[in-house]
Amino acid sequence: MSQITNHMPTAELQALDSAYHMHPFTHADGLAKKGARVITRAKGVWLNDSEGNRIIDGMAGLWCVNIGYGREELAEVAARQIRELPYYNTFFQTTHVPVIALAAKLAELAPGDLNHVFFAGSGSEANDTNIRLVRTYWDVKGKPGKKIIISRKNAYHGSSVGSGSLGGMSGMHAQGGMPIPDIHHINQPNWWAEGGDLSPEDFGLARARELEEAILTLGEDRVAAFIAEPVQGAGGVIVAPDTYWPEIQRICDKYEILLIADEVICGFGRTGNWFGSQTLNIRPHIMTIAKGLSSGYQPIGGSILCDEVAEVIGSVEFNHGYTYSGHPVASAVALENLRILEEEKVIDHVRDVAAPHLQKKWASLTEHPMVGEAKMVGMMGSIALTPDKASRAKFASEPGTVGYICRERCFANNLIMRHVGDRMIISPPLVITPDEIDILIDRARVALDEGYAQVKAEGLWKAAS
Ligand code: PXG
Repeated sequence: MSQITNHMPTAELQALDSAYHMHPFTHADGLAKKGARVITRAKGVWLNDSEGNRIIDGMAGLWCVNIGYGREELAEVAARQIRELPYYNTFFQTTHVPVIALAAKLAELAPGDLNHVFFAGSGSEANDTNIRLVRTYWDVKGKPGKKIIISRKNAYHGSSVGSGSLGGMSGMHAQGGMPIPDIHHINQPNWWAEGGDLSPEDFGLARARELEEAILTLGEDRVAAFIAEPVQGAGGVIVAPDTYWPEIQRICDKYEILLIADEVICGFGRTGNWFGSQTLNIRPHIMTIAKGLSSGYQPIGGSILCDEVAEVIGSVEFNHGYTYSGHPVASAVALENLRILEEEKVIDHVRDVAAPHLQKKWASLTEHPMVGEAKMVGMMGSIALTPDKASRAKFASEPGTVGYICRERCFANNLIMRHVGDRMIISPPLVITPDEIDILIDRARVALDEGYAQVKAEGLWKAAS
């Protein structure tokens, strides 16, 4: 086969792509007809595609490119590390400098006594690690009955069998024999969609108390842990009412269960602090990390354990690990990414400049006739699309129909803004400037106008009864 380059005609690249490449979460036949968008290069918050478009990336790739694209320093570090030690494992009583340095840095950055890192190649792998960690923890403590992990519907914790089971995505559970046993899902704190006549505050309390009810029903002696994203990301950037997390923390403190905060999206500055747990005042025993850890420049994830959990696990041989646990190149790149986040005060930029500006502009989208609530924590936001704001009505059409139309209008306007059902979501690189935020919002507004016109023209402007 001749060399495949960025300079080939898009149609040829698309044909090869659909012939040989299977995409995640994709209906392949549908994509083959349409052809995938071919991204060729990127710098800052801007993507280029094979058709010469310059696209503003409102999703930081897949919630991960926190420092933006094209940072030479990371390329340099990767090249240097590949020359010096491209690979060695961390099994069999060996270690290397990049993994030591990264683990020590993470222990310094993570709150409280979260001081011990078990590395993985991704967030999914890290959450699989967590399933085995918490069950082993209770075994070692002489409570082998504590096996059940409580999670939430519409949570996303990964796509492997274990992490997909922790997640609460019904479409995923329908394929391939998930969930595995001893995972229990409670309802999510999504007031807009499920709050009914309750105030957000009462609804938040009610949903948090489902955790207590589940612990009491299942039996405290059978529950090992509760896992949750501080702010649900892939589920549609669902921000819990203010009453939710304090009540969850109270329940976790009262009963003997471990709290796992899945920080894969919320970590590394996304919410305006290093970790979402700090923003929401949560004290987890274990944090899952990935994505922003390396700003997506290398695949790496991990679990950060508090002293006590690490001590208990450390008292036995934990028969678990991945070939790429603590990969030297990924570790070195992650460490350089953390250096940039810290030295360039990227999180201060989020807190003081980018997030306040973005939040103001984002909130103004509620003036649009189709936009109900606009939510945002730090640099992750969502808007709910609705045919009737007052009643928070859903559309009569299949969920996601209107959202998909709007997402297509975003693409057509060179903006990456995603839809989850009939919510639109953004999570731009943290280094985005106020001027770039203005461009993002201007394009979002145009896309919403065009989407609204199309929804009306197609007779979809109808509330579900
Ligand atoms: N936990 C959370 C909270 C995530 O968002 C994972 C774990 C799994 O990480 P890996 O690295 O195994 O993908 C994620 C990943 C989407 C989307 O459509 C979100 C994710 C992955 C793919 C798609 O928003 N999040």
